[in-house]
Amino acid sequence: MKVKQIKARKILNSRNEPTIEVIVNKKYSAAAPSGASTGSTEVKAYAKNLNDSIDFINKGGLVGLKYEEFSDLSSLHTLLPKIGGNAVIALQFALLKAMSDNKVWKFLNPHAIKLPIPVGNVIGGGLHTKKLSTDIQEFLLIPRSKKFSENYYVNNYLHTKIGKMLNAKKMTDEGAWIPSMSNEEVFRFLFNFLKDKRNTLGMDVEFGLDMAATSFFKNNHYVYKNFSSEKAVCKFSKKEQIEYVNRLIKDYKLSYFEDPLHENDFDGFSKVNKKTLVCGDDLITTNLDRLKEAVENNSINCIIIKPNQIGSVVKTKEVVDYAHKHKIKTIISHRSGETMDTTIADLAVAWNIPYIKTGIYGKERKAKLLRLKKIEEEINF
Ligand code: 2PG
Ligand code: MG
Repeated sequence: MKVKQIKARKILNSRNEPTIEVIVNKKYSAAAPSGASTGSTEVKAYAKNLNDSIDFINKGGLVGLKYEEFSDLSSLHTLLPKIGGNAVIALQFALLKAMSDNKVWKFLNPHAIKLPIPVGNVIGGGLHTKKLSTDIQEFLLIPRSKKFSENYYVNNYLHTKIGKMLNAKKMTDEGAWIPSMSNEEVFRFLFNFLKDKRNTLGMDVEFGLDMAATSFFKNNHYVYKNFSSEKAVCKFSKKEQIEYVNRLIKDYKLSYFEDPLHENDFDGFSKVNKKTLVCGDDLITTNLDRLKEAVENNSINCIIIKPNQIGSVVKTKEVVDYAHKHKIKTIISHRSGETMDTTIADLAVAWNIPYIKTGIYGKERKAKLLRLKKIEEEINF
């Protein structure tokens, strides 16, 4: 594929913040998302600023170049210090779409047959809302049907049903309900609600969470503001936090626990009960060196994959491969500020990634889920 024309421009993401879109050969466009609870070891989204990165791409340095294979995209790594991670990702995604004529998953892996399980954010708080909500950023539904379309359907159904039951009116950045409840009340509610299969269309639906614990780690303590109905404020040392996390896993049979501790606490993560998926997001930031450290310390058995955290789709693939080789489960993820781009859905299928976190509600989240529904149809055709 030869680049004949390339154009970068500013668009707005789901939070109405400006982000970058890149269009290759007039037809193939891609955009980058942005986080709110970003890990401190993520690459910079833009080297100087968004406009500067856009100007750099529009100067046309890439016109005339040929991109034939996935590995050709690694030549763009030299641009990272000049334009930043979000710009490189939008560029690489657009080139990938152009190379594959928008059939990214098939281009990367024509033999792919497995669809990821959609992990859906249903109740939330933390840094994803300015309103008073739970300290915990995301309560996540994990449906267990073998069929993607059934999982998609049940997550939607439960999102609506739970919203009505809680009488919730407002949502977080990612379309999760903001309840008038404490953390403990939400745990109890979801545990009891999902236990009864009459509530879940007869399906097995488990739940887990993204605690995003760095967001409430202050002066060496985990400071909760909405802990339980009896005790709103609660302060835990590292040891107490680990005990609390392990108690939650046991009491509520959590099958997934993201960022239970501070983003540099590899040792603390290693003490969390690995009967559940103990997942590193801010801990690893899709960085191979940090993943290696986590594997050595037995810190995690699951990793969040966000291409713009490391600013390269090729390096992202290396992280996925290393994780799978070391029996670490992968979960590819949206960001809280999203666009209509669906490349992560294709990457999930092509790279055999077992889970995808996309949210449930909102057109940017739906776009990725509907892309997966379409891929499911293509695979089964
Ligand atoms: C997370 C994400 C997405 P953000 O913490 O996992 O849910 O949030 O994009 O704000 O980092
Ligand atoms: Mg997270």
